[in-house]
Amino acid sequence: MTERPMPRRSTLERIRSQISSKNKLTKEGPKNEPAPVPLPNIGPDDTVIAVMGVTGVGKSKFISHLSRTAVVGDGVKSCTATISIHTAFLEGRNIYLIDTPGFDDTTRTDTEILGEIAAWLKKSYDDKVQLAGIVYLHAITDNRVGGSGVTNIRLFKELCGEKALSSVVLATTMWDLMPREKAEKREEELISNEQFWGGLLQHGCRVMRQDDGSVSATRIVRHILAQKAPGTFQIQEEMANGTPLIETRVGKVLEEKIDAQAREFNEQIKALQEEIARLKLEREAEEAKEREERKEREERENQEREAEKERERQEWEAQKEKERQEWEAREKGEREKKEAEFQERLKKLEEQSEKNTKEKEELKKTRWQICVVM
Ligand SMILES: Nc1nc2c(ncn2[C@@H]2O[C@H](COP(=O)(O)OP(=O)(O)OP(=O)(O)O)[C@@H](O)[C@H]2O)c(=O)[nH]1
Ligand SMILES: [Mg+2]
Repeated sequence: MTERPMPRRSTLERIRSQISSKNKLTKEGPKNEPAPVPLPNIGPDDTVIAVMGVTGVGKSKFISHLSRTAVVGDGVKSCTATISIHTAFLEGRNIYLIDTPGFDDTTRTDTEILGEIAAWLKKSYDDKVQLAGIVYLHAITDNRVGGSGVTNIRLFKELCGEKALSSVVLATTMWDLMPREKAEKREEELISNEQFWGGLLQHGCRVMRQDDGSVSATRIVRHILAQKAPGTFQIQEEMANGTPLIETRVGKVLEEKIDAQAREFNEQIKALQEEIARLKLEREAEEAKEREERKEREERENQEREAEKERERQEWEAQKEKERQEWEAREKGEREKKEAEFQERLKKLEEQSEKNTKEKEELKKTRWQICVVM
């Protein structure tokens, strides 16, 4: 599904881990390859049908229409992590429906998934269990008819091989989520696109719709039952010949897909690194501008502070000068007052002295007169 949300991880971390997944496709096969799920005791009249398709397309849901044991996902995270086998009963036969994990899984790499499917197919080949056919599901709502959609179809084609394609049903799901007319138009596009289903149809695939629950699911299985069993699938033949997974036809396509993804991711990493470098430069320029502005502001504030100090100093000096002048004026006034008082006293003393002198002379005169009288 195109709108499937990715788990929360940083973009670079996700890209790096996806690139590193390439290393898992080695000549020894995927690391930690799981042991194939053992097949139940299958007899010659029993039928084995694999259900494939990218994650979330509705494989488990399809099987659940025919068997009660299928576990359907919640539509957000990939659900079927490993291959599981579900039994159905149709036309008097036991049908074993193989639920496979889909490519484009949210938690596992395509390499891990291919490794598991290939291991299972090899085991069934070794156990001489014949697959009656494959139901390859595609959501009609998925508009990826280019890019990874085409690659996934190529992977499927190389996994089956041309001979086995006549036992394949290409079935579309999710019809209820789209207006019928639009869905039919999209189905026509899938069929007419050579790179998509067009190329597969030339080899005898059948296009059907999974649009009516158990009715359409039964119709699809019945169609496969009516076909001649394909014998072996391409990958089974290749692995039986000892071809390492990476050198099988599907392995090569997967390698191309991983290389293309790695190129795309590297471009994304480069673009992100350039973006980070650009943001760093922007941040540095911003910081330098801020520093410059802060310096200017501090200088201005310093100047203002200095000017304020100078003004305060001048005010203080003016005040002091005023106080000094007032003091001087007061002192002068008091001095003048004292001088005036002294002058007054002096004048009085002089007058007193003059009076005394006169009095003394009068006294002298008086004594002389007394002498004359005697
Ligand atoms: N509306 C609608 N929902 C569907 C249809 N088919 C499946 N779903 C829903 O799609 C979601 C995924 O379905 P699953 O059957 O778990 O998908 P899957 O292909 O098995 O997915 P993985 O196990 O992750 O590979 C579930 O919520 C289903 O109920 C359909 O035809 N119509
Ligand atoms: Mg599933």
